[in-house]
Amino acid sequence: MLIKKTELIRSSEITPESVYLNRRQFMKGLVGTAALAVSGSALALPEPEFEKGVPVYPGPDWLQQQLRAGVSNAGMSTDEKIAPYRHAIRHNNFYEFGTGKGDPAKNAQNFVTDPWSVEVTGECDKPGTLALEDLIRPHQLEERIVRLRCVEAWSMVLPFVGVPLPELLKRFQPNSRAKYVEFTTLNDPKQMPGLRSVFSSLDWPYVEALRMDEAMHPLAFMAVGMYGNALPPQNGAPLRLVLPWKYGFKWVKSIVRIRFTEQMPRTTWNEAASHEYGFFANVNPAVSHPRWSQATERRLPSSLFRPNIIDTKPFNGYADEVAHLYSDMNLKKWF
Ligand SMILES: Nc1nc2c(c(=O)[nH]1)N[C@H]1C(S)=C(S)[C@@H](COP(=O)(O)O)O[C@H]1N2
Ligand SMILES: [Mo]
Repeated sequence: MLIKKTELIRSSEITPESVYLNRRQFMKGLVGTAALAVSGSALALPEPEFEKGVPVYPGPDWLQQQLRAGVSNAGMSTDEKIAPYRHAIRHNNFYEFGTGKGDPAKNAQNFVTDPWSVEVTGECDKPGTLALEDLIRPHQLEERIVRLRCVEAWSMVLPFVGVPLPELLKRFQPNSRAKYVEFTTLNDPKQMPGLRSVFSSLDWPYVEALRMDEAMHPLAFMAVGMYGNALPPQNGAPLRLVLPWKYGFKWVKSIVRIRFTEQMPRTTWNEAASHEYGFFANVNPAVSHPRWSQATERRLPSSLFRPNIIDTKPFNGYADEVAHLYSDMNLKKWF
């Protein structure tokens, strides 16, 4: 269902959060407010004071064109409050660019994400290496507003733009031996200071994987954008997984390789500490991390005085959709 067309918005004209909110109101059909006039000039609203200096990431021309052509909303979004854009781009986990929450925003700014190509390999009938544009362009862009629950017990509501993962994977015709699919992040020490650090505890490149039935679930999503624009480098440009029912560490960023396998692939966090990070990593308030409880989470933005602690839900609140995938599994063992 195509329910909106977006105007091409220049970074000089408007801040991303306001752009985004305008588009949301447009979607909700609140016709009559100034924010809804979608003509180019009306979009040039004054930049709110608190958003001064917040960068925008319009992305390559082909992506801007595709965003402009229209983004559909399949009704799979939460209506919870979206994190302010400035928080979403300044509180990140992307260890290739440093382990501090502010490191990726600082260190990923010159990360080259265009041109970009993705190799699709392994147990499939149509393997190949594609330019990102050719990977994405055949699909209708879609918006998904989802909860990201990090294993560190914080969470954020983020509005992604991208394509359903099942549709994308099907084009490569995984064969009957394909039981898992593995996703690998770029491994470029020249651009990624975290890979050069002697203190690095992870084994690079960053790899995570899904069982095929998980990857083919309608909630599995490949994002190329956020808040109506391209993905910022620190959020995993130019393409990253969005797996709302799984802990954030499964949401692989800056993907260069997709591989279908028969055996369960080894995955980065499981390899780093298998008793702390399981292969499945489904959000589960009943299974504590060995060093902290997963029963609650801090919904960002939060502060010392307004910690904003909420209960964590099984499968991050997506149990109705995904619990059946795991009905025959002991989730305490397969965490
Ligand atoms: N390549 C790569 N992907 C990654 C990570 C990482 O360190 N490297 N961190 C993961 C973790 S732990 C989380 S919580 C999310 C954070 O996504 P965000 O920075 O967009 O909020 O990205 C995930 N994807
Ligand atoms: Mo995380």
